[in-house]
Amino acid sequence: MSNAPTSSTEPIPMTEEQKFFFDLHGWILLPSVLSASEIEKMKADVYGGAKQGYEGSIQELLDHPAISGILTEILSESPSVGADHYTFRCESSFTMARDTGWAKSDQGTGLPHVVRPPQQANAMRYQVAGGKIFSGLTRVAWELEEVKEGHVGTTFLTGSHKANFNYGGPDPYMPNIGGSPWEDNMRAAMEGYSCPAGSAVIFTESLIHAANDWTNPDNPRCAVFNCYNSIWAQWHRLNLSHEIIEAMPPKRQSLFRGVWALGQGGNVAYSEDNRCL
Ligand SMILES: O=C(O)CCC(=O)C(=O)O
Ligand SMILES: [Fe+2]
Repeated sequence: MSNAPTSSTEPIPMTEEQKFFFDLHGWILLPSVLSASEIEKMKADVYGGAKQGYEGSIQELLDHPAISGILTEILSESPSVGADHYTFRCESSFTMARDTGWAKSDQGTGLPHVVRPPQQANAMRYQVAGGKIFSGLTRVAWELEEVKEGHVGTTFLTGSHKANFNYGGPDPYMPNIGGSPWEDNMRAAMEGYSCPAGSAVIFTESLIHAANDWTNPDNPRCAVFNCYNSIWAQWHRLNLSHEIIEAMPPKRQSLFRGVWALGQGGNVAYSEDNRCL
């Protein structure tokens, strides 16, 4: 399932195999996407204090060709990308640098959670119709350090993006498994991944997922988490200045255009008065 490293900016189309496993599991791993020199530059930026993927060399990850073809497939109505704009949006980004011994909080992202429970209809929901995936709110996690076997980073309850029954907690609209009588069994069923530095994990936010203690004794966890959506749906406030977006290449700027879609190819270009807030 590997996407070969590339220096081209041409989106690499999602393969049939990737579609099969993304639909089945709710997540896929793309191992070893980045080159050693890219990894070194990006790690230096994250360890140097970059808090968001819009800063420094990690900005390249926003529309890296290994993920832009896949995001086009799973977040656009038509699986084609314009020559000068993307057909999906980026709406949030953060970095993480976690030393050995970093401990999750059981109430924060350590509690297995989703954007909205997929058992009830909602605008961020994972869907497949007409042979086409629409992944809803979608996260790409870039691992810039090795994730070792047995020392998980983020974990997933594979397949839960298509669950038809509630988690058993007190409120069926609650976006986490807190208070469920079978919470321990759901936690035990969660799985992680191991991967070399420079790999990407793509998951739908309708999939139950959680942060975990970082136990790897040999290296910190250094990751960049970028979040994407349909051009006509928004979950996060963006909180990104016009000055930063304006300095990006025009095609990358289109990731931050306003959230609307009326008309044939109507909303394609970013500008100061057509920006996502
Ligand atoms: O910290 C992690 O490993 C998971 C973060 C998370 O839950 C998220 O990005 O939605
Ligand atoms: Fe999360």
